[in-house]
Amino acid sequence: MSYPLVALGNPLLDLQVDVDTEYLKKYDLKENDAILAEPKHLPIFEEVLKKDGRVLLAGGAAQNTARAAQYILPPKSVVYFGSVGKDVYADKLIEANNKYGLRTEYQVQEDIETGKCAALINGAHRSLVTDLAAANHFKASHLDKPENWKLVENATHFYIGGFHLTVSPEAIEKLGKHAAENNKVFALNFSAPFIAQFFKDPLDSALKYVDFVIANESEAEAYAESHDLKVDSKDVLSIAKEVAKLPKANTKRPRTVVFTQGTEPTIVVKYDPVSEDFEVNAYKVKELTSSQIVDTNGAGDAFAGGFIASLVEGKTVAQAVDVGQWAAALSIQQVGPSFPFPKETY
Ligand code: 26A
Repeated sequence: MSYPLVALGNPLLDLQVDVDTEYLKKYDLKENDAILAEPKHLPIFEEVLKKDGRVLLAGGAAQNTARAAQYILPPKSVVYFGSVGKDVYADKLIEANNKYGLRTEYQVQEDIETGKCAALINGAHRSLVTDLAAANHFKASHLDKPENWKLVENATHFYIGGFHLTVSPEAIEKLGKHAAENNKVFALNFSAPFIAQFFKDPLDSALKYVDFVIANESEAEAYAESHDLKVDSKDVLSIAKEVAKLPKANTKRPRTVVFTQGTEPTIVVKYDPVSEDFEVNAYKVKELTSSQIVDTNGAGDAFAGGFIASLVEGKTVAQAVDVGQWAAALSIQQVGPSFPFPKETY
């Protein structure tokens, strides 16, 4: 069947450039983070456009994951929903998605520009500052259009960028409910520390639908702190257990929590509510040499793409982690959230 995977997120154009730590300091930015732009950050976008060596690339975390999954899967496997403007930036995103064979079903805003992310690269780190613009105007009603809802009904797997919790929790709820009621696979990425910190309520209500949580160590830590978990906020295994055992809407599927930790092992915890047992695994990452690292923008999204594509293919979670790590390594060796062409195969 066509299009087993539906993804939802914020389509963004990445303005990527190398910066020094002084530049990050000037704007009060952490070397590794993703934030929503505040008014004080807005000059960054103008400045980056003028900087030597800056590149414009298709971004948006879930869109990157959707492209990565389509890179791996057979043609006509992945469809992506989000909101863009009517401008050359949106054309650029569509062009990139087409190159990968990703089907794009954007809601188009007449008078609002396509969203942008300043991807400020500092060595192996990246600091992301986002002006959501049109991406902020996605409405759940877009999914209700008969042709779109048909795609939802046809899908077997859903992937949601946690970043979208700032935009349309209603759309996430709609897809989550559909997945739970039809025993379909529903995956959510925590996306960034600020989601657990400042969008705790929408995150908590979405989690009941989630079969697969994907996050990194800093997002796990932010979750532990914002939820006052009685565990050490650096103890990713204990945090994963807490998340895994949260209540679920669909009791036919267990919850699996996948925490990546950069070059440290990927932790996977699955909870069986009947036996109240945890299955815990740790998977070493394929470490790259420093000369192989081009940039880490999109590495986590590529991991998620390899992981979810493998679930669509019916692979085990252990295999899915391995494909995810392979995809992340490929993306790290490219400029931005991209993959090599001609295609490499796992
Ligand atoms: C709501 N925010 C802040 C965001 C993002 C985002 N995607 C969706 N929503 N902030 C950064 N990104 C994307 O993350 C990718 C790297 O993981 C960037 O566009 C970048 O491509």
